[in-house]
Amino acid sequence: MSFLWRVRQLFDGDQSMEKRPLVEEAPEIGAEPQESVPAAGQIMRQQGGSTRREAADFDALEELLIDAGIDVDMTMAILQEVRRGGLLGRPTAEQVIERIRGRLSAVLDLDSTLHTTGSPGLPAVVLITGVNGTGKTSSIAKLANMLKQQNHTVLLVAADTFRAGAVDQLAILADRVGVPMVRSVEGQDPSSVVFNGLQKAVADKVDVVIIDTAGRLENKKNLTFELQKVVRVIETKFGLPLSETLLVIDATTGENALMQARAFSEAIPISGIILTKVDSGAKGGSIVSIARELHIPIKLVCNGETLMSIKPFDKDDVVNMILLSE
Ligand SMILES: Nc1nc2c(ncn2[C@@H]2O[C@H](COP(=O)(O)OP(=O)(O)OP(=O)(O)O)[C@@H](O)[C@H]2O)c(=O)[nH]1
Ligand SMILES: [Mg+2]
Repeated sequence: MSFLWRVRQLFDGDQSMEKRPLVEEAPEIGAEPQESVPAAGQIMRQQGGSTRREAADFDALEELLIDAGIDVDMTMAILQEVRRGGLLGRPTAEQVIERIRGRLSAVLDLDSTLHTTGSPGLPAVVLITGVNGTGKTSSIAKLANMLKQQNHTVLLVAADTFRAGAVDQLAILADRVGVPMVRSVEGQDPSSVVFNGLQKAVADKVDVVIIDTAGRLENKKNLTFELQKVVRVIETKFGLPLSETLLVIDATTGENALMQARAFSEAIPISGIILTKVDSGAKGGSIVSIARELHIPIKLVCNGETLMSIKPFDKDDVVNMILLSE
């Protein structure tokens, strides 16, 4: 059952309840049939019941929002908006959904332009970061393929020197896409690979360089140091501005996604997010927390394992993903 379905069930699913008295009392044995005009006490009890039911509805809605991965602050903001939305009486499910949709859209409404054009005659440099297994290497292949289809020349740089096999994985994908790659050996300083890569990119007049990195968040100090060193090589040694520093976030990750975003953006400035695995039953609510707290826009969305499974961010798609999550 999707989030949307549950909200509909909650606010529209029991219309027949409206017609029933809110406080039902068993008639006394042998009592006369009740008057149709209720006594003052009964009205008060009914109003109390209505308030109680409203509170129960909002408690249930709060649970649904939290369950969809929306953080507590955002959930409270949504509930407040639904409550004070000028709605007379009990809101319909559509009114509630419209307000939730509006609020999520407003938070996700950041500049999601992907910058892949360097200064005249120089390559655009795109650095890809993120924790292990989020989809960095696959997203690089998808992005390279997308750029190649737009007639850009692309060079990949294998700067994940930590994991055995990482270079070969990228090499296979580079072959499949049909773009060159600068190799590294396991344990090599990532910034020295980046240096080699940029030298080649400038010499070959490549349009876009995409750099793969290792994402060992468990050793945060080293990761921060390595990433900062890579950024220094690109920006200071080479004098090339980073066009994009993209953080890859797996949409199926819960609130840990926000921790990841905080950790990486403390290390280096993150310009955008690649949201992956939206095809894998993702709830995705945590992406809203990242947008709200860190103002990092989503720039690309990956929804499968083929090279074509990548598209520019579309706000409505992501809001629908959250609303339709199970
Ligand atoms: N279904 C689905 N799977 C994906 C998507 N993106 C990546 N994957 C899968 O996720 C797994 C990890 O992807 P990688 O690209 O190797 O992730 P990584 O971040 O480079 O991992 P490390 O190099 O180990 O840090 C692979 O099995 C990918 O096929 C996606 O959008 N949808
Ligand atoms: Mg990788």
